[in-house]
Amino acid sequence: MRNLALEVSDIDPPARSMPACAEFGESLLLALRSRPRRIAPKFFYDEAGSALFEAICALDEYYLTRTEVSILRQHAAQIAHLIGLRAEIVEFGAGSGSKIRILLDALARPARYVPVDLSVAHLDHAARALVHDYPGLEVAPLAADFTRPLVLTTHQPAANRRVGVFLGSTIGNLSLEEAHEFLGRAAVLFRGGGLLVGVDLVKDPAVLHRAYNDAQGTTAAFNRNLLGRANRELDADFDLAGFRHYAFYEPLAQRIQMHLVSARQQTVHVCQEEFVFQEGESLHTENSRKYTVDGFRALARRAGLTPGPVWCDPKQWFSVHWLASPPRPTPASSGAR
Ligand code: AVI
Repeated sequence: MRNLALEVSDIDPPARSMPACAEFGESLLLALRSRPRRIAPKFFYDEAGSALFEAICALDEYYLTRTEVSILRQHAAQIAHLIGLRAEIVEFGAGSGSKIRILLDALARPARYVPVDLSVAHLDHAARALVHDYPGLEVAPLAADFTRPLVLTTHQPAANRRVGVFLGSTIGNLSLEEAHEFLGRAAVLFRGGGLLVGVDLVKDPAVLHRAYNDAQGTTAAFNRNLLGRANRELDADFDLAGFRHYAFYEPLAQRIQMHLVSARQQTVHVCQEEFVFQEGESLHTENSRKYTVDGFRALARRAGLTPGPVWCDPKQWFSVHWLASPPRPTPASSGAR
């Protein structure tokens, strides 16, 4: 999309992937037929799920968002210096686009902003607002699943370099292998530039427990919305009240596990297929991994990135990392004459 009135049709469709709804149906059926039952957390984010996640971010217990925002605000000038002049910024899981504004305000004439998100509605809304508030900034939304290889062919860099931004500790929702793959792809995609990543840190399990078991039940509603989404999109008949939100921290694995646990024996239908849940049987909906600063830097290094500055809050609850990508090959080093 150029810096013009934004149409949904201007947004690049997910490259070579099936429509999200079909993918959700196939993944849920596969999860329900398997033991243990487990589905990828990316399916939380339909319109209702995205709105519930925004509400989570504003909760007292959910320290992640406000802590990351305060780190970004405090170090915006240094981060902008590392990103450099006339950079193309590619933001993964851009969501509402609120955090990127902190960087856009500090950056010297960014060349282009490419928000990448699964939700076309989210992209459309956020891109319209950015085009309005940052005249002269080219916004080129990309509707894509960033857990898969990303093709940026339609957006040749008219910029000095390309820089990735992956905030909110969404990298914690990937397994270690997936995170390693993601960072390895970023090392190639952002050659000559770098990647800015927000990473939640290992801490007192009681703090983590509260963050994923808030008193208002917003996280529980977010978790159950996955079943609501199945009812809306897949002709399913889940009784949302029949499933309990269950989130707990595993200190050895350094992650929160989130489940929907059946409160009784029940039968559900999805796409005309029947499934029985015994009382206590669960659908595993999310892992949220917490890292140590050194552990995350080591992972980035193994993936081919060079860890640079890390900024943390005073309690050391959250971290923001600058990871430099290897330089672009020069014509001489690539063997060209
Ligand atoms: C998006 N992601 C980083 C959130 C997290 O903390 O893992 C999703 C979330 N799940 C429950 N609360 C928030």
